[in-house]
Amino acid sequence: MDYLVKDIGLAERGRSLLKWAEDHMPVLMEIKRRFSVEKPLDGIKIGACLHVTKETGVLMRTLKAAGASVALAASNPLSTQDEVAAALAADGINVYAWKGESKEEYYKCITLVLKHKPAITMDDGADLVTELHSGKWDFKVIGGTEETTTGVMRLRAMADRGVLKYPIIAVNNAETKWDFDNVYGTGQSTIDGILRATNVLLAGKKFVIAGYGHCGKGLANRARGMGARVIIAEVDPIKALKAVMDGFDVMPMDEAAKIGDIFVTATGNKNVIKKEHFEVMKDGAILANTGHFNVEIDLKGLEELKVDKVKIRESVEEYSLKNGRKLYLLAEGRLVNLAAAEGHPSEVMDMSFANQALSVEYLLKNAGNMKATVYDVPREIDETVAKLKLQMMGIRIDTMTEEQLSYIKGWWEGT
Ligand code: NRN
Repeated sequence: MDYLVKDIGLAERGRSLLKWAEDHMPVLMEIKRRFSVEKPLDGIKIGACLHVTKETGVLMRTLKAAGASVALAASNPLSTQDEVAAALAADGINVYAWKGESKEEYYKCITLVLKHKPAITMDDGADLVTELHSGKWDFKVIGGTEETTTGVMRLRAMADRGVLKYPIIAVNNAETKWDFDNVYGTGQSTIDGILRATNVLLAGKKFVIAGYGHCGKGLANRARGMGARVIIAEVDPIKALKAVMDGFDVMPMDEAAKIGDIFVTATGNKNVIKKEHFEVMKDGAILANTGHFNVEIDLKGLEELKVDKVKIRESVEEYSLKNGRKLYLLAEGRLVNLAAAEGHPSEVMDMSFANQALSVEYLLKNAGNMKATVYDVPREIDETVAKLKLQMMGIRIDTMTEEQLSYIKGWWEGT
């Protein structure tokens, strides 16, 4: 058996977690039923770099049911649920992932996936595809998918430079992913991560969020729901204006740093919270990141300001600064929702991963006519996911009449 996991003996516990996720992912399970019969991925090798969670496990089992063989590495050194990794390995999936990988081990696992020469890649953050384009690999890839905003940005940059070697479908940009996973998923799972790590009271706390994109907006609304006093820092005038109109205080990070109790970065950029901010923060301020990479909080600057650092809770490091104050960094500045909790709930990953499964099926049918660039998820797939989700929720909606269809397609009827 070809796998690298923390402890294969955890497989039984992993199967329970997978069963829980399956029971809360009806759309993906419906697709799995169809795939089991039609075998659309028969004989195809898929190389995946995703967060190895119970929800990802259901997607891997769906791809396997479709006839594919799968190799899987983690898309973050801290996000793997070891029980799930063990269960998937026992299922015959080539899993190379464990919670607490070093940076070297992280890239070694990606290399082990690429040694399988996958015809399809499935990435979250584009570390696998970037490695694949390093010049060290020479095998044909039909196409790939990308799960997250940061990964899509990297891949679009590669496509713009003309270096991308094969078509990639940006699953992140599907409305049934972006408007749900990024908003409701990140909103809830980030708070989940902060609470599991610290168990602090949110009510009444000044909750500073850097970034008012889909993730920041979802987080702001859920933090407000918990009674926090939300403050938004932004660089984009339109997003900042939306935050103002949504009723949040908006100010530069230089000002927010002086008054905030809890800070969360959700920008996809780097060094958003840095030395000059740490130096003015209140004693006991909490720092967390929910962006894909651990670059949003300036960890090097924090190290330079410290006189001591102690791990005082699972996922909490207490930094004692030269100015006598203490700051608490969660999950080593890595994405707190997956490193300190279980990531998004199954119900919302149900739609994200339904898009993944249907996009892979689409690639196999159409990649020959696709260019080496980044594509949005076909509208038909997006709508199929939404229709299936509504159906599984027992919700029926109206359909347009012929008269309405011709009206919205026409122009002749005016005042
Ligand atoms: N539970 C999860 N399993 C999960 N929660 C969030 N994500 C997950 N992946 C697998 C990803 C979202 O789709 C993290 C990505 O950055 C985001 O796009």
